Amino acid sequence: MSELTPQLRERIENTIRFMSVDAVARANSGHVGAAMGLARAAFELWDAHLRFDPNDVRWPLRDRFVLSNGHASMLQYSLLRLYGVLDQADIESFRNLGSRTPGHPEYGETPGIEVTTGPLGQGFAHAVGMALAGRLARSRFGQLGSDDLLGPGEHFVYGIVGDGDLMEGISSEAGSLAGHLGLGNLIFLYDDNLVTIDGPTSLSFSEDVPARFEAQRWHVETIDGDDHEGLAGALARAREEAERPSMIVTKTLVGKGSDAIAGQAKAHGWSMKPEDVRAAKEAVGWPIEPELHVPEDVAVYFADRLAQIAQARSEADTRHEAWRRANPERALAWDAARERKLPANLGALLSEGMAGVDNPTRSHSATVIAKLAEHVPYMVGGSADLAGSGAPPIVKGAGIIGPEAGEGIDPFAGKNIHFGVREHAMAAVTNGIGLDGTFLPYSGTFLIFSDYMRPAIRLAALMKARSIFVFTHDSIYVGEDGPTHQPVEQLDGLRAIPGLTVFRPADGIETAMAYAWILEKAEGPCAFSLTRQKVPAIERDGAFDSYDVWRGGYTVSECEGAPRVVLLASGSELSLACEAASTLNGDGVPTRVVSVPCQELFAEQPDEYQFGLVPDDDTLVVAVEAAHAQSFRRWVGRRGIVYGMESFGASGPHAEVGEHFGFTPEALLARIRATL
Ligand SMILES: Cc1ncc(C[n+]2csc(CCOP(=O)(O)OP(=O)(O)O)c2C)c(N)n1
Repeated sequence: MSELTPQLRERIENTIRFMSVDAVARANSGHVGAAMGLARAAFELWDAHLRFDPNDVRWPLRDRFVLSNGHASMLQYSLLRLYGVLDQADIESFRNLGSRTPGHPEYGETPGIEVTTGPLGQGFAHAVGMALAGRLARSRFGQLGSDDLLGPGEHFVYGIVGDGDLMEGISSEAGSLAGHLGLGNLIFLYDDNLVTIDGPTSLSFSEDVPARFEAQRWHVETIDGDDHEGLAGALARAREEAERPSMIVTKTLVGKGSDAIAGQAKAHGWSMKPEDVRAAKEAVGWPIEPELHVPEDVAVYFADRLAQIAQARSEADTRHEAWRRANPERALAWDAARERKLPANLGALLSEGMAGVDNPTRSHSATVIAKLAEHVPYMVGGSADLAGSGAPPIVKGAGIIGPEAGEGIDPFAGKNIHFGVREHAMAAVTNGIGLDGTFLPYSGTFLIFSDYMRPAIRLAALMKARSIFVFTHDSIYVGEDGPTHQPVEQLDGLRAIPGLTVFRPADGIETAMAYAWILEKAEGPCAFSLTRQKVPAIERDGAFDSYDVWRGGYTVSECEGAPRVVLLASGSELSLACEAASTLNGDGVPTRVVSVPCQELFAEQPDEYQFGLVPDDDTLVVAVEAAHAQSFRRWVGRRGIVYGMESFGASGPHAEVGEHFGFTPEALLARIRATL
């Protein structure tokens, strides 16, 4: 077994530094500064503290590691290379098309990457979600107070944040929530290197970061990033802190190891000249060639470590098996959650009692969520202070997560998360909960505030995270609150995110079947657009099968003979379309109504199906949606009509606002007749 002498430690750190330098030089792009400055702290963390298994990177009981300053991706890739998760070819192809080492860490692209980072602040907030999931898992399934048994949720979530992360607003929201919830399993290192891209942090960042985190109820320590023993002590104390997250302020030197860039903003990007690289390597006796060099003694050290880790893993497995034997029911429930087991008849179960009920679709959603709480026990979620508006609601009897759970009640035993008015962090935390792998998360607010969540929703789509975003108050029909609260462009904005499936159901059946699809079929995030106002239950042709909703578009009412007009509508405008169609049919203008609760699913249907519903001839196609709605163009064509919103809304009683913007059968009919 090779001994980790100070000399060997330094050689390992230099391996990380020069692997980062060489990889960035080869790619002619990337960031070296933070990777060089953090080499010592990151190696100490991975070597002596992080519980993980390079041969099984998805091991559910592993500690998580999140590099929130994702621009320092080469730091993580170098470590993954040394532990044998990545190979030399991966590092050689850093930032190349199709490689497993993209510019910023991407979940699903690189083994060992827990979350996509790069947009600053996101990794930190996602890590808060992972830590919350860990606490929820420990509370529900774990085994406390026994060293012989290893159950779920006994791991830690470690991470690194930089100045940029902490400047971003989302880190304040997420840090505040983590402190409030008392996530003692969350431990971050703050790479306090006094530099961002434009120059010293003094240009724009002068707050007292330790005081900020202390005020947010974190345990805070400050250490020298060169002092690995100091870091080890701080990490040990952080793990002891059961009820507060920890921030270890780590003083580092950006670009450490190269006099040409050390301590300077130009340690960002790629500014080292070949002679700078040569000088840096020569200064520590590093071979100039080959690039991406891993010295023999370093390789031997990691081979030894892998053997030790395999031994530790097998001991952990023994303790985990003992937990399974001692807790067979919990083990089954935990497995069922991780396998996303569902009742066989979910569609029927959720649709039961939903037909013929006039209600706002947010209320239909609330009914479904209450059913899901019973039948899909691994769902957890909440809203950004709008639970009372059903956005989404509190599940009654399921307990509140956090210090307000109640006297003597485990704060993590509940299912309802009060995210507070922190939409951006809410979306990231939602993703983080799901990424942990045990719970299926949902969260929501008014549709207008999805704008506050968009960067994290986009990441959910990029990662194919199965987050469910429940947005209500989805149009000008919000009424009196006025244009600041009336979404117009948000719905199409969400539809424009690749991989996000957006449902705008028209009534109870569509709402229930949308949830059923999301649970049974979704492979990525989904969003709901739900009404505040009551909408009538839709009367459909006899041929209707509730699974038609899963086609994203289906005929609600057929006309006699070939249609002269086809009306497409979603959500609250479907009943309006039905009314207009009935007048047109009465006037001898054959009109078909097609409900489109989900454009993404409709667009995936075979051409014959789509053309069968929406002919590509001189039939007049009209899409009706109280929103921007131009996403319907692909079915409407240039000669058809997108009957949507072309301005902001207005404040007033919702029926009057609807009328003002032409969402009445009369106004719609006038427009159609004029066009015909
Ligand atoms: C949301 C967001 N804004 C801007 C950027 C571009 N960017 C990448 S790194 C960086 C500076 C980060 O500074 P710091 O966190 O101190 O990193 P370090 O200097 O330690 O490498 C910026 C602005 C980004 N990645 N994400």
